[in-house]
Amino acid sequence: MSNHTLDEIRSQPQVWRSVGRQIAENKADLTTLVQGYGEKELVFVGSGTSYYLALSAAGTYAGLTGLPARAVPSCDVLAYAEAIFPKGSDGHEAVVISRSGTTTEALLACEAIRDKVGFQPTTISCRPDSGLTRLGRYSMVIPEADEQSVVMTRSFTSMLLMLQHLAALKAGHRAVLDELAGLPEKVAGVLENHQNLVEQIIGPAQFDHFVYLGLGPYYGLACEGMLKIKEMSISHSEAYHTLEYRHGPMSLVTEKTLLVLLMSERMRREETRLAKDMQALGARILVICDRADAGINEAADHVVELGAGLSDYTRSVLYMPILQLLGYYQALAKGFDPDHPKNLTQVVTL
Ligand code: F1P
Repeated sequence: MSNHTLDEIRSQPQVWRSVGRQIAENKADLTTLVQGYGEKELVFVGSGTSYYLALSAAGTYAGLTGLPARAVPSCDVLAYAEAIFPKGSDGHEAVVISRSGTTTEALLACEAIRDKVGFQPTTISCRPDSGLTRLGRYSMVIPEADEQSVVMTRSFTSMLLMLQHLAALKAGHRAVLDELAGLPEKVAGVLENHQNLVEQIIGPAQFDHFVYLGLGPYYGLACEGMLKIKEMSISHSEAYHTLEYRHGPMSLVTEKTLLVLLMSERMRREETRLAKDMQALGARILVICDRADAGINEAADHVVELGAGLSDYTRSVLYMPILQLLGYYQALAKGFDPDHPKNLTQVVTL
């Protein structure tokens, strides 16, 4: 059995280093690009995993720059461009995201932005010479992050990292750029220190329901964790903004629920209380955080401490290998091949 998925997950340290090199080599062009955005709302567009990437990128861009940003799925641009870009080219810029650069909805979204709204979007993908790169006013490409696997792992984190750098360049945050530059070393530690724990947590496929919770830029990551375990292991999974979980969805908690909480720093008290409440309902709790404390250790059955010492906005991408490995080991536990997920193809072309 091939093992592309695990190899690609474990290759993230070196691929993130190549993203850093690419940023350094193109810093002047990227700075000119984001300065050209002015104060316009930046709309991030993608499909599937790339839409969840857009959600996290939009939260980071708005948080770091103080400028408006949002994420929309490619299909909504096709259906409701006038509602997404009400101010036309005077009020908006767009970044269209696609690993393959050939997803039909993403290409049509680029054309709708050009033909209906009146400007060419920025694009980011992992395949040079794709349709998407030809449709971009400026096209970023990260070939090293491409995958052989159907599911996206390092392509997700590498394109997100590139977009986080873009936000930091736009904001002129020197300290944030330095924090981002240190992430490749930190993600190597995450993989080294926690891969075995994830395998142990999954165990003999003891869970039949997976819930991923995150706030702000972590919500897009929660959605991606939900999709990874769904795609690779054909498991029931959900994602919510953390405290939203109390407003109905928690009714599905059972002893076979694994609840994965992507903990922020700023809401950790409220998030810890939610974890405790869901543990009392019988869920098994995995908390991923920067630094645990007594409350977290009491409320969680498993804790992954990243120990990055970074802000909510620059620490976020470090959570992803844990979520990717949860899907990988759940697939193996259920006897599936993560490299060949059921019903899926690497690119969705209509
Ligand atoms: C993204 C995507 C993934 C999905 C599968 C097929 O396409 O739809 O969301 O998990 O890998 O591709 P892309 O537009 O990023 O290439």
